[in-house]
Amino acid sequence: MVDIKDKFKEVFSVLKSELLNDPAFEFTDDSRQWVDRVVEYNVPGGKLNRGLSVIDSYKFLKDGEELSDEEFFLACALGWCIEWFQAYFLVLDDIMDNSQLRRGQPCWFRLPNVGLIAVNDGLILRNHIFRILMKHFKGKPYYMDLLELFNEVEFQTASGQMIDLITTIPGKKDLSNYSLSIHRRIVQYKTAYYSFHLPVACALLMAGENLDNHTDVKDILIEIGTVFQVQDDYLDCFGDPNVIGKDGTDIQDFKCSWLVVKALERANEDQKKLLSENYGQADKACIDKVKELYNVLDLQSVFTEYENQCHENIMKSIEAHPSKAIQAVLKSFWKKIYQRKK
Ligand code: GPP
Ligand code: MG
Ligand code: MG
Ligand code: MG
Repeated sequence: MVDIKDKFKEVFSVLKSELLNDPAFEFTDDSRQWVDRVVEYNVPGGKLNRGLSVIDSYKFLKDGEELSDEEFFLACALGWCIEWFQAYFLVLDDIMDNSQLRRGQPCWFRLPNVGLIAVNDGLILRNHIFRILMKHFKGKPYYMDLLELFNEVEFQTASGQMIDLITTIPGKKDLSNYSLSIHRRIVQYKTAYYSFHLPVACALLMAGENLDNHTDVKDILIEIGTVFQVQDDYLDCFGDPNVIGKDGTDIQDFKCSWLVVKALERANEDQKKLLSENYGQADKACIDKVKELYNVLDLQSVFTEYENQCHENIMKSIEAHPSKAIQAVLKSFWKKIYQRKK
């Protein structure tokens, strides 16, 4: 039996080849090769959880019924649109966060001959989404809803990214502004909508549902997405770079990370002083001092406790949902991320 992931990847090849032969642009050999490299380097190399979960969710919504070839292809195409979305965000996020590594290799903009061309490559990746949607979904009754959904979620993500970035403006560095409520707002917008709400919303639209009738599902997905970004913040400091495939940058970037918020909650005056002197400095010695303080404050246990508490709450909310199919969708999401190490 061919694995779902293999079949999903076959759809990637089809979509890529369509994009490289898009009649709306007169490709030269060089430009076609460039786009090919941009896509290959940035789109397919992640865990593919977001993309695969569109297929998963759609299957649950169809109560396990066998999908037709067309339905399977379309669910994969929507899954890939989300993976393309992610690629577009990451290419730009790595420039903004001044990162070195992504998925175990240098960030795209770090490559010789790429640099800030990566900004335009991000835009090209973004446009690919709408090319894919137009080619495969135009004429479907839910086409307009899909367009609106992707636009809405892009706005939410860019707005979350904005507050993530403006909290770190040099010269204004003031840790007393950092709180759980600001953190929550950042992660809800920059991560939860596109990573969790979007895949399920795509599957719901394909299944003919009206998203206005599913705000309860959205709320639970936002909760799950929030935990996912707290884990990302945690792994930024405590994860193994060989496993997560990226280097931590939150301490030197002065990010409003869950860890610094928790450290501030627990620190005494001296420890707060140490934080404000060392947080947001590129110097390795400063970064190490912050990490040492995180250890002294036992943030690893604080995190484990938080994750377990969320597990209880989220399972309760899921089990309270009236639809077994939706429960299955949500449980499968949660199972993929609970206690994740990458
Ligand atoms: C993740 O934050 C957030 C995004 C990838 C959204 C970016 C949005 C844009 C509009 C560009 P992060 O910086 O913590 O992610 P990572 O740890 O993977 O770099
Ligand atoms: Mg970022
Ligand atoms: Mg980043
Ligand atoms: Mg991060």
